[in-house]
Amino acid sequence: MSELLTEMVPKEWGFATQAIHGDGTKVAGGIGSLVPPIYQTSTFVFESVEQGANRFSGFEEGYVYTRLANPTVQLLEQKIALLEGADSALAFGSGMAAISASLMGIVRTGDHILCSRSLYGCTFGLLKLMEERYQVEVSLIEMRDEEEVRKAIRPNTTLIYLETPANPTMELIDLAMVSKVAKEKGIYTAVDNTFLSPYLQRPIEYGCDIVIHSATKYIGGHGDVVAGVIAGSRDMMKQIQMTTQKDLGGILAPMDAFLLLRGLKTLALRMEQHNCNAQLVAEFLESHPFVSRVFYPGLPSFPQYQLAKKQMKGFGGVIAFELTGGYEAAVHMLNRLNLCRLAVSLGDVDTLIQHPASMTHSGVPQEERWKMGISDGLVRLSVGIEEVEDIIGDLCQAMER
Ligand code: LCS
Repeated sequence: MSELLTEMVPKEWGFATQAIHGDGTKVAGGIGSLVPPIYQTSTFVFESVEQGANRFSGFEEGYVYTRLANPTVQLLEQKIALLEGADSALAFGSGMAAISASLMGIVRTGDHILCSRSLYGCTFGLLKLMEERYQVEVSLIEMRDEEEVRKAIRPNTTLIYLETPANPTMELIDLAMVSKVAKEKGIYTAVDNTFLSPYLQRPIEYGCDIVIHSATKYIGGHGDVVAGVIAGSRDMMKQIQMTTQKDLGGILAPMDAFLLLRGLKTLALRMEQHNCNAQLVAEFLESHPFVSRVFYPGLPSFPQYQLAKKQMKGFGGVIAFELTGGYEAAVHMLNRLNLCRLAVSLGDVDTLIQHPASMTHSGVPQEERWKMGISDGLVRLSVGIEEVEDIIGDLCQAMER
């Protein structure tokens, strides 16, 4: 399995071609299946006691038990590694399983994690838990410039953890700047790349060490899977696989790996449409009299527009905005939408809209939320791939009634 995709998918092929090809034929035992089989098995039968012992001790390659490795899941892991430009990748049963296995696989009691201030609510919750229960030091900063990052590094900093764009504020962080400082100090950099997918941003190209995704979002793309993936060096992935993936056990089911492999085939196409639709929706919102602020990296008014153009291939599908009428107006609008679905999650083909202060970030104390830039009236819109006129029409009627 390990050489499979590198044998089958030429490095010079473009992203969309790599995302589609290299799936089924070899995995399916040479019978010519275009699509890979779902190895829906918990365990693998040994031919002898000696073979079982050799597989456990690593003397012989081969499958043992699906929590340790499964061919369908491995195929997904190889494809993620290919698309992120990494040596290796691991798949998990959720984005949070991927994040917890990464943090706990790298950091020890007494270490310091330097984080970007705006983070997904459950990531913030996990960091607080590690601080309170496992005596890991955690600090949150804006990461706006090199000096700020340098000043915040402590002698015991082992990991810099960041989201860019951040959920839900869309704040960006300069990946090349952070990874340069981190490398100088021998610190790992982990980047949550969920909001863009490898099609729009590849942090490893900027020198970052670990890329993390909630694959529930753009990688799956259809709102039918909860999953996570990480990608990085072979040694780092092996270390996480043999410790926090295997022993905490948050692995991905083969059926879900199959759905993600299917999702990846249309990733490039979907992301192009998300980009186009979100740009038009952001421009519409910016020009609307009831909207006071729009946070979308593709708007020239976005404070980090230049950085967005530098490190992202496109601006993605997520927009945050505030209404002039604040919280009351936001609730009023959200309750009146027809096409845009009032739901958390993002990155689906369907347009989803939610209110971070009462939903995804309700677990973050209000003061911390405000420091993250999440006002009580902020609305987050994940623009889908429907006809953009229909999305704008729905927003328009909900704001005007
Ligand atoms: N990282 C980011 C940036 C996320 O947005 C999420 C989930 C996760 C990690 C965790 O992934 P999960 O375990 O859910 O697969 N974000 C959500 C959101 O904004 N609404 O619902 C979930």
